Amino acid sequence: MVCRCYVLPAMHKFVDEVRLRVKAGKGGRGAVSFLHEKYKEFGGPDGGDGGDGGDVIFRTAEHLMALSHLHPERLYRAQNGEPGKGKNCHGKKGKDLVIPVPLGTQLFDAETGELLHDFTEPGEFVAARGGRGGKGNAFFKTARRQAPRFAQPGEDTEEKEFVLALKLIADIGLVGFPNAGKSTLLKALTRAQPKIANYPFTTLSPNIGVMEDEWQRPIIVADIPGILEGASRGHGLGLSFLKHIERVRLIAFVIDLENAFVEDELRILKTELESYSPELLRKPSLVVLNKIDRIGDKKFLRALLSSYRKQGLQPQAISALTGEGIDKLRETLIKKLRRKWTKSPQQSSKK
Ligand SMILES: Nc1nc2c(ncn2[C@@H]2O[C@H](COP(=O)(O)OP(=O)(O)OP(=O)(O)O)[C@@H](O)[C@H]2O)c(=O)[nH]1
Ligand SMILES: [Mg+2]
Repeated sequence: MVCRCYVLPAMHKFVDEVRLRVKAGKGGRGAVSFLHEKYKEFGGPDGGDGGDGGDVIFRTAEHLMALSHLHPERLYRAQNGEPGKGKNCHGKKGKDLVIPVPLGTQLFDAETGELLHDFTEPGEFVAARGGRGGKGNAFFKTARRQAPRFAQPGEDTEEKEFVLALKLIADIGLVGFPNAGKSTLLKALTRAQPKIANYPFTTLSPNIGVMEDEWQRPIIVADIPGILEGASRGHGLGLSFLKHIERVRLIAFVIDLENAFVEDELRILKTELESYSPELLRKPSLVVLNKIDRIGDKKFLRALLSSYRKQGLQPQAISALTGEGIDKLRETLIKKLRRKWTKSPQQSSKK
């Protein structure tokens, strides 16, 4: 299976909210000009119109997974329109400024808080329209006013402020306690290279990896930072990162078999998720028991598997480290997603 890697560069801080100032281009001024030709004394007005200013456009970019490339201190400006010229030459339109954003970005008006656009699909949104170019004096010629000595200035534009907030749109979200092996599993399923270490909270912001199904359709997997009991009350990293699983299609609960309270892990995780948003528990999910290579007592494992089955769950036992059970898990994940494939992320989750 071919896998593509979209993981964030390590030096980039994961930013999922940013305030931006933008300004569309001003319209170019119209020209005041009169035709001067040999043997033609009064050629009449020929001042052309100014060009329209460029727009500021937000557009989704497939390779982006965060808002880290945007700078709140910068003013994002589109080009101004060029002034009109003599001989009825119109000024050039200013270049649009295209700001790339990841899929899943929500665009808010910073002043009113109104949601202006939600990039749940690839596309673009014109956030600020360029000013119109002014009319040249040729436009103002009438029967009674043969030689207008004025033209229109270009339309000015105002600075606008937006808040961009990212809620990742992934197919699978890996959820579990710190140290459960979520990043190791992401690495096993995709070509992502997240940081892995034997201490809790190695992952401080989501990692993204991409695997592909047999038709090379990309399946985006998000490794979410670890969740502790009491996270909803601010323990550990809290629950703010759960916004990144609001729009996943499938949650894979990664259970750490080495954990002393392994039987309670799933219940605790679900309670924390529910306190963030009960919608999360209505998503399709899968239970993944990780670190089977560390379990000598197979009887214990069988009992645990059977208790999950009795609850109507289909648990899968794997070792993200050695790769045992990974192919089967990948197949199950793809099969489960396929059943949901026709639904948009919006339909499968709403907040
Ligand atoms: N023996 C064994 N060790 C594993 C397995 N999966 C992960 N580990 C180890 O468990 C430790 C934690 O793994 P991570 O992948 O960093 O865990 P995590 O869930 O991403 O942890 P946080 O980012 O802190 O939430 C590392 O030392 C891994 O090598 C496994 O299947 N078997
Ligand atoms: Mg991790």
